Amino acid sequence: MGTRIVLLLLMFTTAWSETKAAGYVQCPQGWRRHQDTCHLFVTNHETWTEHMQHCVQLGAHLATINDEREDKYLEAEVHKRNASFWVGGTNMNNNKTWIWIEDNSPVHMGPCGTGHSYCAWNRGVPDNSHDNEHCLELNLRTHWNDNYCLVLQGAVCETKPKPEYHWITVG
Ligand SMILES: [Ca+2]
Ligand SMILES: [Ca+2]
Repeated sequence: MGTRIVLLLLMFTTAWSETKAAGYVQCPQGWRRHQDTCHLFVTNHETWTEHMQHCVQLGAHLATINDEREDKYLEAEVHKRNASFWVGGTNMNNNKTWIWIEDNSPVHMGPCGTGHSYCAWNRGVPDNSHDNEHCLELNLRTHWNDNYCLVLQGAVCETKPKPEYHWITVG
């Protein structure tokens, strides 16, 4: 009788702990949590492609800007750092269709603020200046801008928070 009650109590405690733990997620060390996403501002000055590869090596990807909240957050972070940063949009493959490198989904080309997908292209861009701008940067002054992919600057990597489990020993 006494043993059975203790066992039930242990089972209840375990179930409760696991339910609670399931809601806990965390970003890798040094990354910043924003809503359901982790971002890393990489300050090494490299080309868009180099950053793209380094994000993948970290189990991440160059940032996809999914909505206005993420965009405003990243814009504020860019201003804090007083520099422009590469993010994950490009049309370097065929020089036409802009995609997010995370999943090859299309970048909304505007008019921004319409349709299901988000965008915040600055007025008049992408302008493909000198027929040579195929990568998306968060420009310190003009925000979304297509720029020359070999420009050396920082970048924003992105990944999902990972569940954090607290194992408890029973018995
Ligand atoms: Ca995102
Ligand atoms: Ca441009």
